[in-house]
Amino acid sequence: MFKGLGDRLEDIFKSLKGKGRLTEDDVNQAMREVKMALLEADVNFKVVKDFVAQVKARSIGQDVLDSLSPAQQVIKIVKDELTELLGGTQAKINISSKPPTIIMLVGLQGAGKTTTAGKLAKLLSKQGRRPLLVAGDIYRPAAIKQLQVLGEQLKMPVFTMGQEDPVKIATSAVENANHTGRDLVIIDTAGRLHINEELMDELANIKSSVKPHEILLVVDAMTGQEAVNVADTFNQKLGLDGIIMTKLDGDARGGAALSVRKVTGCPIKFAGMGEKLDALEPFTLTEWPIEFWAWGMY
Ligand SMILES: Nc1nc2c(ncn2[C@@H]2O[C@H](COP(=O)(O)OP(=O)(O)OP(=O)(O)O)[C@@H](O)[C@H]2O)c(=O)[nH]1
Ligand SMILES: [Mg+2]
Repeated sequence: MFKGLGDRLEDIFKSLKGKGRLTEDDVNQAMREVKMALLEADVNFKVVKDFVAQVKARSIGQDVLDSLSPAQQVIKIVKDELTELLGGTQAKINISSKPPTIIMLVGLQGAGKTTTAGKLAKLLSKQGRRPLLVAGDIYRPAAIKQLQVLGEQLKMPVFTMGQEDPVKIATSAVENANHTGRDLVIIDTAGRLHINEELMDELANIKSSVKPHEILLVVDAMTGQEAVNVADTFNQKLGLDGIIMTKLDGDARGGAALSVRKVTGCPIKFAGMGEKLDALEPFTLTEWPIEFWAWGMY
C-alpha cells in the first residue's frame, strides 16, 4: 500500500547520498521532494507541512551538514520523524483484568465495522478469547442478519434484540456475556453517511453505559483526506483508543493512515486487507514503507 511512497523516498535518498557534502540548498531541495511525495501519497497537507518543517529544522544545523556523512544523517532524521509520525507498533487490544473485555466499533456507513467485528472475533479467538458479537445497528434491517451470518461462519454467538434501544442492547449483551462465560464483547454499531449529532449521541450513550475498554474507529482508507476529519470528530466526541484502517488492499495511497494517526494521536491498531474474515493484520511500522526499511537505506 505504501509502495509508491517508499519508492519515491528511496529515489530522493539516493540522490542525497550521491552528493557527498550537503548544503542547505540540497536539504531544502530534498525536503521539497519529500513534501511532494507525501502529498501525492495523500497525507494531509498540514501534517506534511509540520513534518517537513521538523525534519528541516533538525537537518540544517551545522553539526549535521559538517558531519562526515551528512546524507546518512538527514535520511536518519527523516526515518526517525516518520517513526514518530506513525507512533510505533501498537496493535494490541487492551484486555481487561475483569472480564468481559468490551470493544466497541464505530465509524461511518460502509467503513467496514460489521466485517471488522467478525475479523476481530476470529483473530482474538485464536488468541484464546471467547467472543460474543453484538448487533448494535438497529437501523439497517439487514445489519443484524449480516452479523448473524458472520457468527454462523465463525461458529460464534451473536447477541441481538431486534430494534431495541442500542444502549439497552449493549448493557444486556454484557450481562449475557457474564452469564454465558464469554470474555470478549464486540459491539457492532450503526453507521451514517455523514457525521451527525444523533449518531454521536447514541454512541456516547452506549459508551457511558457499558464503558468499553476499547473504542475503535473503523476508517475506510479509500476515503483519503475525508478520513482525517472523520477521525478527528469521532475522537473529540468519543475519545478513541485506536483506529482500524480498512480496504488497504485496494489502491488507497496510504497517506490517510499517516494523517489520521497524527491528527488524533491514536494508534492504528489493525489494517483490513480484504473482505475475507482472516484479512485483518496488525498495523506495524515494519510494513511501512517496505523497501525503505528493508534495504537499510540509512
Ligand atoms: N476490500 C476490502 N473490503 C472490505 C474491507 N473491510 C470491509 N470491506 C467491505 O466493505 C463493505 C462494507 O463493509 P461493512 O462491514 O458492511 O461496513 P459497515 O461499516 O458495517 O457498514 P454499515 O453497517 O452500513 O455502516 C463490504 O462489502 C465489505 O466486504 C477490507 O479491508 N477490504
Ligand atoms: Mg455494519
